[in-house]
Amino acid sequence: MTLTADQIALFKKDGYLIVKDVVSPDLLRAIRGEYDGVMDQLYDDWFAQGLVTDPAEGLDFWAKLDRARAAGVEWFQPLDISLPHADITEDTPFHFGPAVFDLVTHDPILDVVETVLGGELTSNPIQHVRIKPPQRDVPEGETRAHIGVTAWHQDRGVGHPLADETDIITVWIAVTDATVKNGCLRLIPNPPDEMLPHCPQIQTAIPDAHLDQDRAIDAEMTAGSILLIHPLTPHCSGPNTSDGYRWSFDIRYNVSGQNTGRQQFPDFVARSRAQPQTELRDWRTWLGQWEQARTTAATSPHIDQHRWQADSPFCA
Ligand SMILES: O=C(O)CCC(=O)C(=O)O
Ligand SMILES: [Fe+2]
Repeated sequence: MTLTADQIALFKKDGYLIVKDVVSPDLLRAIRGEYDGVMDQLYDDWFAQGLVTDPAEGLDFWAKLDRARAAGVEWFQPLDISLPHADITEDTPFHFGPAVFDLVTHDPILDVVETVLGGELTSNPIQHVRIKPPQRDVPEGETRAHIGVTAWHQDRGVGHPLADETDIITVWIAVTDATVKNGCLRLIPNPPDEMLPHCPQIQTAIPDAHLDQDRAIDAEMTAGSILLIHPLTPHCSGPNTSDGYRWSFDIRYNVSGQNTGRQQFPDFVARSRAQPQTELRDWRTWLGQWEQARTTAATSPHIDQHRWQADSPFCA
């Protein structure tokens, strides 16, 4: 699926673009199936440790996740397609499997991204799954934007300065429908040419005075649709006020050879028109690279991502 000239022009002007029905229903099913399997295994482990008490029989993915949350089990990190910012150990769990690899290398997504960034595409390691429960059930003190609300930011502003010049695009993928009610993304179109100030608050956030929130739009999306986000487009997401979960992946691509901004985590060539033989095709290699990165991170000093100072005049 390539973008039309009109869509490319819209993306350049608005700094975002929703493209409907990009991820095939088969792949969406495979992803849900893969996560079912991951959850089955996790739940069995939690049950064996006595962390959850209801037997697994008859419980689906969501029921198991509900039980884990109610029991205060750390459920997010073992489902994420990344490592955390800090405190990585050899035992830090994550999820890398064939279906998520197929998502990151899904030709219809790469076709769309190629129309914007060209045919030499690296899968950038800044990537997450977000399976957001109803906000009323999010424990107080849980500040991760992977679980609850996301504060206003530009993706360049929450990345490493080494990637400021990198041609990079965020692809936000709806696995469930995303609606205002369940906390879809909000974006402010026509982004500025520069980075706005960010402040280290609960999350790294653009102060209100630098946001024209009256112009914000809600990116409601159907499952399987994707949202392209330019690195300077301010965006956030509101609380999930529905009774169900809001499930998305956000992945990124940059022009190959440029700095990913997270060099301690592995990137790979997702598409190369010039040298197709350099494309990674085996998910096990991907998993192995992340295992290696985890081992290295567990024994290396912490790398700070953020450049913003709380005592800057913008943050008063
Ligand atoms: O899904 C969200 O709530 C935030 C996503 C986001 O900020 C991103 O994908 O860059
Ligand atoms: Fe973002």
